Amino acid sequence: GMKRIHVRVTGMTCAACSNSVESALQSVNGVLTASVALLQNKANVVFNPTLLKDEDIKNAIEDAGFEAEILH
Ligand code: 9UX
Repeated sequence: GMKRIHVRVTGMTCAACSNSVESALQSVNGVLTASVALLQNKANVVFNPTLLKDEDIKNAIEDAGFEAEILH
């Protein structure tokens, strides 16, 4: 089955920031859905855990230029 995680994303200051994080996540092979809430500094990501680990989601956000922390 799919896995859903919530991620704290810091460093986003405008809607273009959150849109670029969302696009970066959506382009990762194995990500089913990704939505980023600018005002809550949160990303919700659903992915195929046979293709990706939590750490891969964190790394994709950091590669887009923001800090990321996986939440419980
Ligand atoms: Mo908005 Mo974010 O002008 O890196 S895109 S601050």
